Amino acid sequence: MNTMPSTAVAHPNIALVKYWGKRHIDLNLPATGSLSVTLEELETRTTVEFLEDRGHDTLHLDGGPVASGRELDRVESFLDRVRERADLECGAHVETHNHFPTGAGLASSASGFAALAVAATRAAGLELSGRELSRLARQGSGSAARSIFGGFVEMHRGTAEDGSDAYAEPIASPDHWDLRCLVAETDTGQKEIGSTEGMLHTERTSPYHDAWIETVERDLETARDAVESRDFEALAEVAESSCLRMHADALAADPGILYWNGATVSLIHRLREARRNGLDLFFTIDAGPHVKVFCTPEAESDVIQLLADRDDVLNLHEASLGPGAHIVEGM
Ligand code: 2P0
Repeated sequence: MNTMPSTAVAHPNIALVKYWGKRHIDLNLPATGSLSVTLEELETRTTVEFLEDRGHDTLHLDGGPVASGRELDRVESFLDRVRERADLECGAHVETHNHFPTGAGLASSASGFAALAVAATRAAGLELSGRELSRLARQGSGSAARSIFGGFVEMHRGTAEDGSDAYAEPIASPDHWDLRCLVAETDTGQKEIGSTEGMLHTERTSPYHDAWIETVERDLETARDAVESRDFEALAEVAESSCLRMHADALAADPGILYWNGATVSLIHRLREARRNGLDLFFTIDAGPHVKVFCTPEAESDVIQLLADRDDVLNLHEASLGPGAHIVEGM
């Protein structure tokens, strides 16, 4: 067997033009493209080892007991794709550590499946291109396709039925534009409605869903141009409106999905006021109540001050733009 234990590190990404909806559930094809930035400081570190025998897969999450249920099922079916490609029939041992809070809108599934894709394919003796890894990671979690790459990344919706053209690509490296991201946690604990479930429910019941999808192509163009020309104001506007429209779509579902808490709303008002007063920042919010604030390096200390002064910001993480998923030596 040409296998060896392999460890990969991947970072979460935050979408500035959001992904919300699927065009194919089994292949996990997105209904729209999206555009994101990969962060540096928060990370998932995953080790995969294929074993000699045909035993079951085992998964250790954050040093806890052996995982079971839905978490293990998702990892097992992901590993099945890798085994099929590498012509392997053995079980695997997976150990994964998240160096940030999981399940609370901080996109741990993005870095999780990106790290798993890179570690598992290497452990299986496969050599895949970035594009192939992105397609594979997408089948674990749509946003994971973007965390394969660093810096500014665009995910293509694609049109092929088999999903061959639904992958992400880097559009600018992390050093193209030094943006900072502050992740303001406004709640503890897990979110109530996961992204996949929220998306499918929105798709089925929101009368705004087609209107949402129609807006994304134009937003992608605007965001791409803003990144290329480092136009902060243009990126700020398109990112905030993509975020608000995505949440409007979810709110219009039946029953409506409201990911925000009072602190989320209060922060939106405060951040908009600060932006009107000349601070270079903008916000975005994912499938949870936390607020991600992007800013220029010049504005960063003021933004940190603004967030740190608030009682409703429970935890603050500072991040800059980071690299794509990669193999590391050792565990
Ligand atoms: C995004 N989110 O573009 C959007 C915005 C959440 C809100 O991508 O069903 O966990 O596994 O493909 O990757 C989260 O979606 O969903 C996500 P699946 P995933 O970042």
